[in-house]
Amino acid sequence: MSPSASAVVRDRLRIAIQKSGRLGDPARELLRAAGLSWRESRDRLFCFGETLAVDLLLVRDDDIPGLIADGVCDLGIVGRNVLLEQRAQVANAPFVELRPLGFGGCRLMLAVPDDFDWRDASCVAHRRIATSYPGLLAQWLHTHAIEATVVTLSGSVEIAPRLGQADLICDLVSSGATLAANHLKPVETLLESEAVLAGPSAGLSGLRGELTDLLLRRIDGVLRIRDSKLLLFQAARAAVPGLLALLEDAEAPTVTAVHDSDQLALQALCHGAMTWQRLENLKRAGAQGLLVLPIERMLA
Ligand code: PRT
Ligand code: ZN
Repeated sequence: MSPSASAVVRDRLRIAIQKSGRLGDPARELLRAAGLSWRESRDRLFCFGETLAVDLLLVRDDDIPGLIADGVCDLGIVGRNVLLEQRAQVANAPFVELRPLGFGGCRLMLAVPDDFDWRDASCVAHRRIATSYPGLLAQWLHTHAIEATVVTLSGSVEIAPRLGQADLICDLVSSGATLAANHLKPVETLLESEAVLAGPSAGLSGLRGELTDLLLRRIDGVLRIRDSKLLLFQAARAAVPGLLALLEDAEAPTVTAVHDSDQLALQALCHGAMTWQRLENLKRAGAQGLLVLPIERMLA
């Protein structure tokens, strides 16, 4: 760690994010949207926060829970799968999920060879299961009162059945393409995962606690408007009830009179996707002059 990093740690908040990999870029994007900016150091390990006293540490995702536990970092952005796996392995792990962040979605699943005659979870009994998630798998086996052999591998879990190392696997799945390419089929979900903001179970106090609260409020605002749009249109009074029924994802739509006209003007903050098809449905139901505006910021 650079000397400047250790010198500022007490009165500045430090967030660990993945240096590269799947979560690195979306994590930076989220923090930028929350108003942070940084100067990267030459070693690309430490980024000094410029707009707020919030610095970044760029690390491997597997190290993030431990860095929070050791107090080297205050917060971290990491997959729920990594966080819960490390919780499963360490009694009283001192880190918790503070917020789901809506990216990096995947599932921890059991997958069996295509020709495996799968009926239910009991099919796993006395089988060998290859995984990089031995803690979460052991928890699942325990919950289902199933005895099986856990074969812990650090990578390339999907080829274990073909190599004769295991009968089935327990691995992360997103599109399912890796399973299909390896003649495996997903059969059981152990965990729904996504990137999360993690922090110490005990919370943070003082300046770092205040910065955490500020950041959480901003992240909540960013997540809330991620797919949101402001919808504006006009309609005849008789069409309004039908139109409101089509806006089930809208937050308290506003209906106002239009000067010198029988028309009403509607304004609604919609949280669902505003597709062309949706706009065409609204038009058919009587909406006129539809405008869809992006939301720049929201502070609740
Ligand atoms: O170098 P570092 O240790 O930091 O990174 P890493 O290689 O350990 O992790 P990385 O970048 O691969 O993943 C980081 C996090 O992204 C994971 O911990 C998950 O929370 C999340 N994530 C989301 C995924 C996937 N989707 C995913 N599909 N992580 C891994 N995969 C792998 C999976 O293991 C399998 O090999 O992708 C393959 C399956 O993908 P599909 O699309 O073929 O189903
Ligand atoms: Zn990793």
